[in-house]
This record gives sequence, structure tokens and C-alpha cells, in this order.
Amino acid sequence: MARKKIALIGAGNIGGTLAHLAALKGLGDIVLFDVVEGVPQGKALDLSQCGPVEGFDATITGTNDYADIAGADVIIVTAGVARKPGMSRDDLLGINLKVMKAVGEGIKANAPDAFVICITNPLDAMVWALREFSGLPHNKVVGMAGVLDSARFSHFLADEFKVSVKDVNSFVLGGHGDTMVPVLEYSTVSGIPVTDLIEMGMSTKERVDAIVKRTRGGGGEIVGLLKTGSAFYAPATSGIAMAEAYLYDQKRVLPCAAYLSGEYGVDDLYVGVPVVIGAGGVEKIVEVKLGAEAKANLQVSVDAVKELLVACKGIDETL
Ligand code: TXD
Repeated sequence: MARKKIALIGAGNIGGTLAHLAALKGLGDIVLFDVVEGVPQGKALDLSQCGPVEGFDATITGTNDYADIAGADVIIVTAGVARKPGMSRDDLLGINLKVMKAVGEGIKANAPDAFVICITNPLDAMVWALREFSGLPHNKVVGMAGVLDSARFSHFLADEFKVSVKDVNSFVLGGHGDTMVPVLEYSTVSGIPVTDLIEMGMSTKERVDAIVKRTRGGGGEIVGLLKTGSAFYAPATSGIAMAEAYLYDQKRVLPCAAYLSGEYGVDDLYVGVPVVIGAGGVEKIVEVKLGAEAKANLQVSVDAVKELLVACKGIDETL
């Protein structure tokens, strides 16, 4: 069987980490694309030289030409500008919208059968725009945010409850921003909801509320510490988990920014919800029952995403 082809659009911090992980995991041959000349080529050469040590055979190529992504099975998009301290995700809107246009057109012309995972911020608007510009079916274009947000939530919860992170399964809905909605009733330690764990005296409502707040600001906390960029290790790991679910037809239930057409009362919008990812791309949107508080919070989040889209449409009249 021929090796799969993984194209990474954007060879920055996340792009390079994605390439490293994809090579180590043997997902397939890798093409790193960037507009900056030399960077994807240099990173590809450096990463290729891991091969003899790690024992992987994948070819890793760097390019500035979209023709080289032809026939890609999976494309992960991180192209754009990352947040600097003091800059909100929404400030990135204008710059990254133009980037999505170029990337979408490159994908449309060269790899229209790929499963496309968008990571570029502001995520929920960029994935919507990328889908529009690429013209791919909605189930083949998805945004990565929820896997990362729930990983952050799980990490903090495991720390709080002093249990293995393997036993924590947390649930985050909504847009990737300060309005994201961590849902306590569906976040569990080995099946025991966090709300029950609070009742059992394992933590307090105040402490868990502080964890929810820290999760919502999880990206900003890292930007504030790094000062020269944003998080990249966990975002890359999260993107790879989604790629694996598709490549290996795992039918994983993952929180992703998926296109909604009526689900959760939302229409023509990408919002973070649990979905099944398998060989068919986004095979199913999982519509869970929500309590009044989560419902209201989701609405706030949906409204924030809607506002972003209105701004996008204002910037680019072709949308
Ligand atoms: O959860 C999430 N979705 C995120 C999103 C978590 C963390 C970071 N998130 C966003 O990912 C972040 O706000 C950025 O928008 C992207 C990529 O983050 P990264 O840290 O990798 O940014 P870099 O290191 O600046 O890399 C971006 C690369 C850089 O090499 C640019 O030269 C390139 O993108 N770039 C382009 N590549 C291709 N085509 C075009 N037009 C282009 N413009 C810039």
C-alpha cells in the first residue's frame, strides 16, 4: 500500500511540530509548505535527518509551491500570523482571512479530496472561510480547538483531583475563545461527573470555577509567558489526533469546530461540538442534551462566532 501524504500549510512553530509528530508516528510522507523561502526547506531537511536516528522512512519535503501538495490525504493548516501579547484572536482576523483565501485556492486546485484540518486563529471564522474558499464538502473541512481546550481542562482537573490524566475525560463546547463552554456534567474522572466529585468533597465549586476560567484563558496564559508567540506543542498533538482518527477510520468522538446546519439550533456556522471522525471525515455531529446554564453559555459563544463572521464578510465581499 502506498504511503499516505500529509501536507502541512504553514511551517512555523505548529507546522514544524506537526511534521515531527507525523514523521515519528509514521503517518505518511510529509510536505511542508510556507510562503517564506527557505524555512520549509530547512525544517524539512532538519526533520529528515531525524529519520536515521528514529528509524522512519517517510520523506519530508519543504516547498513554496502549492503544486507539491497534489494528492494529499490530509492537510493541516496553520498558515497565518500568531497572537502576540496584548493581541486578541480577533485582531488576527483581517490578516489571516487573506491567508485563508490563498490556502483555500491552493487546496481547491491541487488536493480537493483531502481531509482538511484548520488550526489558524481566529479558529471558528477561519475554518468557515477556508471551507468557502476551498469549496470542499463541509464534512471534509474541520477546525481544531476543542481537542486542545479539553486537553487543557483535563490537565488542570487531573492536577486538582490528583488522579491520572488518563482517567479524566473532559467536555468543552462552543467557539475557541474566551466564550468556550467547559461542561462540568459531562466532564468525568473514570465516568464520575465533576459535579459529583464536588459533592463528594474532592474539590469545591469555587476551585473548579477557577479551573474553568483558567481553561478559557489557557491560550492567553501561554502567550503571556512565551512573549514571542503562542502555544504549539499541545496544539500540534491535538491536530495529529484528528488526522489519525481520519487516516485510521477510528470513529473517535472528538470536540471539533464542525459545520452546523440546524444542530444545536445553529445554522451555517462552524462551532465546537462533539463529532465522530472516521474515514468519511466528520461522519456525525453528536447532539447532546444540555442544561440551562450550558445552553445559555453556548448561545453567548455562538453569538461571538457570528459576530466574527459578519466582520469577515465585511472584509472580503466574496464571502
Ligand atoms: O487551538 C487552536 N486552534 C490554536 C490556534 C492554538 C494555538 C495557536 N493557534 C493559531 O495557529 C495561531 O494563532 C496561528 O494563527 C496559527 C499558527 O501558529 P504558529 O505558532 O505555528 O505560528 P507561526 O510560528 O507564526 O507560523 C505561521 C506560519 C509562518 O511560518 C508563516 O510564514 C506562515 O505561517 N504563513 C503562511 N504560510 C502559507 N501561506 C501563507 N499565505 C502564509 N502566511 C504566513
